[in-house]
Amino acid sequence: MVKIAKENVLLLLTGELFGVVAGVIMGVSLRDSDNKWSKRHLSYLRLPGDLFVQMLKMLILPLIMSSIISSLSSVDSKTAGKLGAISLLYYFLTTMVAVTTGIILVMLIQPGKWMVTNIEEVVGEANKAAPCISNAIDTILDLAKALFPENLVEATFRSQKVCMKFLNGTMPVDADIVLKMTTEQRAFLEEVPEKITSDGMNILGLVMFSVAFGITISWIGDEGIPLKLFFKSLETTSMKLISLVIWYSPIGITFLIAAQIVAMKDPGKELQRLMGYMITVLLGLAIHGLVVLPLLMITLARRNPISYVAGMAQALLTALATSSSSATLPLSIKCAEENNGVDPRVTRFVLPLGATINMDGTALYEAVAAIYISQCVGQDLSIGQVILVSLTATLASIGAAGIPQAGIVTMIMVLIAIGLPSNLFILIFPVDFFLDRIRTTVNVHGDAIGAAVVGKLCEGYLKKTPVDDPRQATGY
Ligand code: DAS
Repeated sequence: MVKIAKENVLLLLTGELFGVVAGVIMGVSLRDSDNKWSKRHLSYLRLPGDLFVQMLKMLILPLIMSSIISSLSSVDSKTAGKLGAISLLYYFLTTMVAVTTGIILVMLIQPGKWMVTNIEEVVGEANKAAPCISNAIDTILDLAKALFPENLVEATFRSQKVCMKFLNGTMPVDADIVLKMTTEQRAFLEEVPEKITSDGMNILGLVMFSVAFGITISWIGDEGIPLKLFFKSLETTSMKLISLVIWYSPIGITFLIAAQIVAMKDPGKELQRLMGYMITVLLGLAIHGLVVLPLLMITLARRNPISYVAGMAQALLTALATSSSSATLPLSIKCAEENNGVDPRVTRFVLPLGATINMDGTALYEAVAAIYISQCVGQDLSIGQVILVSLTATLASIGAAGIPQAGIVTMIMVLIAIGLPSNLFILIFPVDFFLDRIRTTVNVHGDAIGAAVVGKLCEGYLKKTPVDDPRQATGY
């Protein structure tokens, strides 16, 4: 088992922890009671943090391609198949466990019923939309199309159209609901389409291409050595760039957290209504992140979860600060390899795939949120609808891009599936920015544990496959 060098963890934690603590202090001191900050001034405050996120996003394309292709081209197709099968099985099972945990909690706690719900102050006459199973099928088709984008580079930085379908009229966005939204909520609803397009990031297509390309290189044998060499050095260069970006992370995280605190609107009365909902989501995320995943670590990966999480701390704190699994991915790979000693042939396949399709936190949150909303508007769910929630929440979490608040957008698919008007998601909007951070951290945590579990389960195969360094073959 890899011992994490104490100074390593201290260095990592100091930087990131400093960023979070300094960000909170700066945010609280800058935040004035009546929140006079204009959007423009806020954008100035956010700028150092946005630069940090952009630097990480900039590394996504070269890092994902080079790491997956190097990883899969360096193992035989049998090992690649084993890696893929175990990864997908792990992702599906942990996501279903997360969703089930969320559903049990929200059905037991009933936050939409026992909390004072001043729903009539938010929702007028809410007409029920017809259950749109067909749209769930459209979603699956859209996801399939997202796997094979016509333009790789463009698709990487444009989110799946899946989210867009719900928001630009092709879905029954029930305009006739009298939603007494605040101006900020209406602005959110209006800005989501370009938000998802502008900073959307769909690496699903890029991952699928890289998987196919990497496996094919291993098939063509010596012909593929120049490509192996190229992607190996691209990967090494990308990882080196990450270590440079890390030196900037404390500053970036400070300003990200500070700007969020300054921008935070006082949910006021909404907080009272949403307290039960928040407790349910946070309890579910805690059970999954602090009980289920560590248990998998102990039983399947046979490793101490505490030391492993300490080694991932830098990535987890970055997820908390950025609310983006994709932006955190470069750090997740670096922490899993350098601090926790996971085989790079595993991390560079499992983590990019996980950041794209394995979002345990998001799946749990979407199931809880949809059932909470049905409780608020007095709609009891049949067993069939609860099962539909578990399936569509799993699908929606796969379809969610690894960017801030992507989960609240794809949750609309779950609402539609159980016959609720799609824009009722506004009921949980006031606290979503906070829950987004926590569920993103759980998403990254689930991926990191997955890398250790898959690495352990594939250990035998990987031992038989010596690390294939293309430089040896070419005498570099
Ligand atoms: N913020 C998303 C992520 O990066 C999760 C979500 O929106 O649910 O994982």
